[in-house]
Amino acid sequence: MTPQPTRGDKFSFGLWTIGWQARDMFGEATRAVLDPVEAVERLTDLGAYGITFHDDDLVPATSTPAQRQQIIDRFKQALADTGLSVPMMTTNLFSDPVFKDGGFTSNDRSVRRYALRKVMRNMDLAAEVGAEIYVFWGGREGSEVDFAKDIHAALDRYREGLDLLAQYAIDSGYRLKFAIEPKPNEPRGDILLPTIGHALAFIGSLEHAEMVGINPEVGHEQMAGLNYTHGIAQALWAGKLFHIDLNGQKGPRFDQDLVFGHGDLLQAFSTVDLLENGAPDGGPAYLGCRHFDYKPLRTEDVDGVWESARANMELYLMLRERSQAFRADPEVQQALADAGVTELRLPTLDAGESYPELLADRSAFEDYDLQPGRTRGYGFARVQRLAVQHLLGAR
Ligand SMILES: [Mn+2]
Repeated sequence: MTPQPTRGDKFSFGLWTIGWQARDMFGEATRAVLDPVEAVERLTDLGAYGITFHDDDLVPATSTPAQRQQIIDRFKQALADTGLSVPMMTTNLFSDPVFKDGGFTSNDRSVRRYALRKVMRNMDLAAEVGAEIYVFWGGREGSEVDFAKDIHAALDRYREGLDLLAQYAIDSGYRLKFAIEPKPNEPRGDILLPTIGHALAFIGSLEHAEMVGINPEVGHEQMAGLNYTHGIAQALWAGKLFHIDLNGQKGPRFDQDLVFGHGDLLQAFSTVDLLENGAPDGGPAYLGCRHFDYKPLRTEDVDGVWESARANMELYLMLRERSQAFRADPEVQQALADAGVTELRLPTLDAGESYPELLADRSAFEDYDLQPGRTRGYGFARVQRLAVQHLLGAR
């Protein structure tokens, strides 16, 4: 019996994920348009907590103001009928050809002004439906030609845009926090703010840095060859993990957006363990939505779409169970202690000690016996073996 998702698990899905028609670089759509109201109803039936969307996912860009209102009203009625939430919203600043050189950082100033207006209009809707997180994925903010993009100026414009939007949220009384989503490339040859680290450094320069965090996606970090669990651990350490995009990716290649865990399963295990057990007290380190940003396989019909939606939540819950068993296992606890995992929490200096005392401590240097440290084994191999045993349910 596999675990069943409930609202309390706080799983959310992008409307663009389950609603993806599977149009790709080489082929036409393989699935019909998914009615957003049907998406709300099916996600409710599956035990999800929320649905998220870009402005254009819900309201086709060609809609008149009257059509737009009608679509929004119908969608809000479905939310009211089901109790499904909209925890996060975001803007499409990438599909329209006008954004071919970016939104906030286009070389064309008029495009930048249009992009800001498009975001503000959608922030109004986000506040109206009660979203608390507003995501910024700048997929078109970047270049293919180094000489054609002044990165210094582009980052100035990026900051100018986010500062203005933060001020708009504050002045409007919106309870929105911003979350920047890094990605190294695709669709642009090189994208600005390509990794978690770049985004965190950029946020420090913003006028309202306290209301801006990040929304890291598993596949995006792995496309850059980086360790996702380490990345979100640093974001948590910085108090900046505002939202999360879970999916799967098989190493550095095109953005696959596989089901969560259907890429690097062992790293998915450490990710769930961190989210669920990574706080200093051993409790959950992250309390926001477990959001899936994936693409149902192009080979699938609509039944396969819902099968894959279920697979995301089920895998997360199975890994959560496995991580709880891992943490509760006395042999694991002993192995972690033997490996020095808990010792790392001890400050390197004693209370009240500073460099004069360290300099005076002959046992730390002059009389320090290097041999034990040189020859000891850390026991990490045992930790990894136990982790895999738990992952595969062998313990
Ligand atoms: Mn992706």
